[in-house]
Amino acid sequence: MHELATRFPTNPILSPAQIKPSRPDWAVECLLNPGAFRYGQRTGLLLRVAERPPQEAGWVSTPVLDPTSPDGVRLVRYRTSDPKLKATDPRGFEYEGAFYLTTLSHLRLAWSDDGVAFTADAKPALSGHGPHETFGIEDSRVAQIGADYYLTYTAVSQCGVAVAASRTADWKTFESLGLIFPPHNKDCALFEQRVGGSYRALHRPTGVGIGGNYLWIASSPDLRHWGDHRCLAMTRPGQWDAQRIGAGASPIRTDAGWLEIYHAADDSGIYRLGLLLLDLDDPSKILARSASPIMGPESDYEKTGFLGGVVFTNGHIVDGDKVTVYYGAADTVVCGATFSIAELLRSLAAR
Ligand code: MAN
Repeated sequence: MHELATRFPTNPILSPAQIKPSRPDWAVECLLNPGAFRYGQRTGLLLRVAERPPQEAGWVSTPVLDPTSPDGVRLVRYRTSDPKLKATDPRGFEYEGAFYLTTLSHLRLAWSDDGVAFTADAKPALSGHGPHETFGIEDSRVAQIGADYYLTYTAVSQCGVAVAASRTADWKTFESLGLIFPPHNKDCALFEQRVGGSYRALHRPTGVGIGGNYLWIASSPDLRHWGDHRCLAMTRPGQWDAQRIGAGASPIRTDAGWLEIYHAADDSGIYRLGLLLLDLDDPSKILARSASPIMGPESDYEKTGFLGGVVFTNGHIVDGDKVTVYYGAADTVVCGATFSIAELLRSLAAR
C-alpha cells in the first residue's frame, strides 16, 4: 500500500478520558468517527461518544434507551457464561435471537481554533430519541448546504440500523428530519450542492442473501424524499475492499470530478480508506477507483484498541489543495491526517 496520509504529530487528538460521560455512573468507552465542519472561524467536530456502565467481571451490560423506565434508560445485563449469549464481536452481542450493541452512542460537539487542538462540550449535542434510536445514534456526516448544516447519522434500534437526518443553522438548536433511509442502511453522505437540479446522497443499504455491503447513490428534490436509487460501487472479492464499503464525508468537488474518500473492510475485518472519482454532471458514473488504499491502520493507536485495525472517516475539512481528514482509530480515539487533493487525484490517474 502506498500511504498518502500525513498524520497529525499530536495524534490522538481526543481520547475517551477527555470526555465527561453523559451520566456519572457511566464510562466513555470509545470516542470515534466525528463529522467535521467549519462554523465562523472555528472547526467543529461532531464526535460519537460510546458509553456504558463500567463492566463487571463475568457480566456483559449495555444501556438501552427506554422512555417507559423512570430515568429513560434500561440496562440489559447477561452473564458471560450464559450459553444463550453469543458475543464474538466487541461491538455487539446476540441473546436468544435479539441483537444488541455493547455501548450506547450519542453525538457531542468539540471546537478548535486551529483544527488540531479540540475542546469537547460537557454535554451531548444530540442523543437518541424515539423508537428508532433506542440503541443510540452514531457516525454523523455534516454537509453545509446554503446557510444550513445537514446532519446524517446512523439510528440504531431493535427495528434495525437506519439513516436519520437533522438540520441546524446555529449548532444550538436542531430540527429533526426523521429517518431518510430505512433499515438496513448507514454511511449516508450528502453532496453539498445540487447536481443536475437535484440533491444527491451516497448511502449503503445492505442486502441479505443476494446483494452485499455496497455503495449506492440516490436523488432528492428536498433532502427528505429520496429516489432514483442506483448501485454505484460493489465490494471487490479478495481485495482491500472485499467485505464492505461505505461513504466517508461529502464528496469533494474537483475539476476532475467528485472525489469521495470511502472506507472499506477486507475479509479479515481491517478498515482502510480509498477513493472514488465520480463524474461531475452524472455522479452515478465512476471515473476512477483506488486500486490500493490511501491510508490504513499503521500506528499503534490504529492497530490496537476497542476494535484494533480500524481507520474510519466520516468528516473532513477542505482548504485549497489540502483536505484534513478526521478519523476514528481502532474505534477508540479521534485522530487527524492531511492529504493533498492533487496527489490523491494523481494516485487515481497513475493506475
Ligand atoms: C462499522 C460502524 C463504524 C465502526 C466500524 C468499525 O462500520 O460501526 O462505526 O467504526 O464498523 O468497527
